[in-house]
Amino acid sequence: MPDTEIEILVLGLSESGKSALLKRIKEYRGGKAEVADEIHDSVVFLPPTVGMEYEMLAGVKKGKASWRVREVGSSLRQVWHRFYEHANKVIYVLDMSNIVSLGSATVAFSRLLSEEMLSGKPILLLLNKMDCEYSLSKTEVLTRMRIDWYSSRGSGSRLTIMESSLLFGSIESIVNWMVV
Ligand SMILES: Nc1nc2c(ncn2[C@@H]2O[C@H](COP(=O)(O)OP(=O)(O)O)[C@@H](O)[C@H]2O)c(=O)[nH]1
Ligand SMILES: [Mg+2]
Repeated sequence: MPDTEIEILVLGLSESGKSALLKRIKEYRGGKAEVADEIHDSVVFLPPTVGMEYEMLAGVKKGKASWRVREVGSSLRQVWHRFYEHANKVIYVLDMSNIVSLGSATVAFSRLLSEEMLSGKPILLLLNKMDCEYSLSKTEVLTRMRIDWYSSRGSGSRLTIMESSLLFGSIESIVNWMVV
């Protein structure tokens, strides 16, 4: 089997759970994949002009293939596009418990779907914090986001939607999506 490295970009508004996902991936053992020590825990700092924001990396390895998972902070939203070209897949994390930010989260997500450099690339919409008492249901979130509308515009086949609790739930289905 040839060596392959798949780059997965983790995007989403601030506090949605991106770092929680990377932390869970770093701790992940079992299932179909195991954590790759060599790309485990590397943190790359961006130039100081963008303040304290950084990208975080986590890795998963299976045989000779590896998956590099990169979180880019939401305050860098203006430069997300720089990471699009090299990304093979995107995970967009959305906080189901934050009704106030749902509108802006939807706008950012719809921009991703129509992004030329991401065209045809698989996107996982992760509806996170399903454990929170005041979270909307999946159906409510998708209705408010008008996801059927996006799907009907041709992105349905590359769009996967999952609910998650990155604090309490299993991430097995997320890892399986990553390594398919
Ligand atoms: N209840 C709950 N809290 C979560 C979940 N995922 C993340 N959080 C919390 O939400 C906050 C923001 O998470 P973080 O991963 O730092 O968000 P980021 O800004 O997108 O990287 C932290 O306090 C996390 O512990 C979840 O699934 N459920
Ligand atoms: Mg973070």
